[in-house]
Amino acid sequence: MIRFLTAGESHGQSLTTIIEGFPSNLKVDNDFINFHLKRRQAGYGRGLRMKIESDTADILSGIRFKKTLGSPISLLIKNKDWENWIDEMSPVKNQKVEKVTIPRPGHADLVGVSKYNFNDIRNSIERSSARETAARVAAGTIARIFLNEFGISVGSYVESIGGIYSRGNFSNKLFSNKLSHDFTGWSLSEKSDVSEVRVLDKVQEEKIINKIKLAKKKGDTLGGTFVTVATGLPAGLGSFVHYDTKLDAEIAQSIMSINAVKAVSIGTGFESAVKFGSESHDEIVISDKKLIRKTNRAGGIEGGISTGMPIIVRAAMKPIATLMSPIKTVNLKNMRSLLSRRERSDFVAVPACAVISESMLAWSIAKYFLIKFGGDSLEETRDNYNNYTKKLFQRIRKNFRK
Ligand code: EPS
Repeated sequence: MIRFLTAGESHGQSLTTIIEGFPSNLKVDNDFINFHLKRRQAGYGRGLRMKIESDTADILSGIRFKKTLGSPISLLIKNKDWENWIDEMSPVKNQKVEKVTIPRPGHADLVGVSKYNFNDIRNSIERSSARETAARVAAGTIARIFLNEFGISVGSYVESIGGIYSRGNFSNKLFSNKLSHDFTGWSLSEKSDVSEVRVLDKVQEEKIINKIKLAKKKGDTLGGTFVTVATGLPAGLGSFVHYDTKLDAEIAQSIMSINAVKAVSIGTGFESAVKFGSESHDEIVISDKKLIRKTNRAGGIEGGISTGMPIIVRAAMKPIATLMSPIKTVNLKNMRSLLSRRERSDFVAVPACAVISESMLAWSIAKYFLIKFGGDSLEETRDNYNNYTKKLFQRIRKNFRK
């Protein structure tokens, strides 16, 4: 089974990722990882940190002559800002620094010091920062490269920021399955990456940017919703047999784990709860010797198993917790009420969150893909995949004719 671990503090020397379980002989292009790291840094509303960093990954192990060896892959992303934090964040010296004692509501500040018994909130801030998601994008890009080998493509777009939604509700088009045959998940990102806020709608883009400007002026922040889509999956990833083998549960966990994400739904999600069953499910039809669903309200998963239709995940990100016009909190030094601490941060990070979500979705699909098809080399995985997918329809026909 594939797994990855990340290490690194926001203002420490670097972020590290160790990735394990991918088969050998997978071609990995370093520029492709850097391309996605750059996408994560973009978006209107990001803070000054993104002007300091230009994230790139150094490959330290697991890859030789641009191909995976089957051994653990380790990637390193240096924090340029570290230079400004050498004393403050030293792992080797015992420095006298001013302690952070005022927790920001909505952040991991108070829960972190409560849990880990710290006397300085800085110790919580560092690892709970969304900076860690750069390491996830690096890991997720390896998953994406693997999935590309099998025609699985992942992309995303921002649906709303600060309550301003894209018009023409593209998500409805996805559910109705009225998209061209060559539609891919990545084609959504190609379109949305052109927009500073990663929306598919020029008119609303301007309104959203104006709303972000207003938030900035007020010293406030905004959240939003985004949609992540994967296409090209075979039917049969995941299973209904256990709570921890269901593909939808895996995806919900992996996207919910992204900093500031507060809701995840698959397919029509919450909307399906108010409809009749006849309006909620996807009719099965036969087309071109394949069994397909007429619509895709299920978002590509039934009974915890991929149907072969696009996987559609919607998620909501709360507004960033660091406010320039702060709300009330308590100074832990003297237990007096006061307004919260200001700290450099983003005003809006929904576009970045959607990019991170692509990586997490790619990771979850790759995980279940390899659980199903296995293989120590890419060639072996491919044989297993071809053996299953090529005979799928014939097997069903044969089984039921008997
Ligand atoms: C981030 C780096 C952070 C923040 C942001 C995400 O850098 P700094 O704390 O030095 O400004 O910009 O993190 C948060 C918004 C947060 O609340 O943790 C990054 O690389 O994405």
